[in-house]
Amino acid sequence: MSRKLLLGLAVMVAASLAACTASGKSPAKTPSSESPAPSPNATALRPPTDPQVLIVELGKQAPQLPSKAPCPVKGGKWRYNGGPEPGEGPGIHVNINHVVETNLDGDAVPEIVAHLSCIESGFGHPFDEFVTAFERDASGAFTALDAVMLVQPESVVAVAARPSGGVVLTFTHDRTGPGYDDSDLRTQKREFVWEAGAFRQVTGGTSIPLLPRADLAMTKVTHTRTPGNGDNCSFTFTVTMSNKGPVMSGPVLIAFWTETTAYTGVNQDAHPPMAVGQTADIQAKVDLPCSTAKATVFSFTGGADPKFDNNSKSVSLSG
Ligand SMILES: [Ca+2]
Ligand SMILES: [Ca+2]
Repeated sequence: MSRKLLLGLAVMVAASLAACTASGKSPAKTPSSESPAPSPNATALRPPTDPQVLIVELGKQAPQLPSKAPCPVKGGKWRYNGGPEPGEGPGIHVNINHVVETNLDGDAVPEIVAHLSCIESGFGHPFDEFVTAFERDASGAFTALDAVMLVQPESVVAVAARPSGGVVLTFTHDRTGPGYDDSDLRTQKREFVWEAGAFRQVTGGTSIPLLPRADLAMTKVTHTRTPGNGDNCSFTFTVTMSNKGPVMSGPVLIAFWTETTAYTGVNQDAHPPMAVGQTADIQAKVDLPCSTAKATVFSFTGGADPKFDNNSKSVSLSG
């Protein structure tokens, strides 16, 4: 079963359920006391440049990235198509997600803080996100400062100037768990100053706390079959489910995957939410070709399930 298919089903299921839980992961940064702030007047020498203008200018110049940047193209030039979408053509592209002009070091010249990601052409999903800073000289030429803040496993969704110098980053967690929906999306603002050539966090949390979530566990599957019309048989599955999480689940859906039929049965009526510690036998019926040798039975509920490898079982249908 590919991850793409799993996620595709997760989106389908999430759309049909009312979800209310979330996931999050923790970077290993620790905020500490604030350093002396740069002069707030430094950024007021002239109006800040519009971020969209900066994105275009930065993309056109494609300055060399810091040696610490995670892109496989590190040390070389970017390839960039001038917009926030993934670059065109083969290879690795540096994508400019967010850019802001802010003063990092308290002198009279603002710097540029950019949230970038490396994207493999045709793949479309950023696989390395990072934040770095650039200087810009009087001619407008960008030069990367040798500092990189890695973002994973979280993601940055907004970058803003910190009024007293530095930058405010808005983080969100990586929404990749099966069963997530938009209600899982939460954010956290963190402020950073520039100190000794590096970003240093001064306010905000260090992680987006996990919300308690139900953990569906499939412990047993039995089935019966009756002949149907033509080559199809009607299968009735009895799926023993438990909720091993600390909160009640949402409605539970059962779906089936076979060698010839992907995710059948997913649109059947949801089964009632399961209380903490509850175990229940769920009946699920599906018509499959009588020759089907085996099926994988999946269970889903609203909100991300923090432990997904116990949500399914493979069963033999032969005999
Ligand atoms: Ca400056
Ligand atoms: Ca589970």
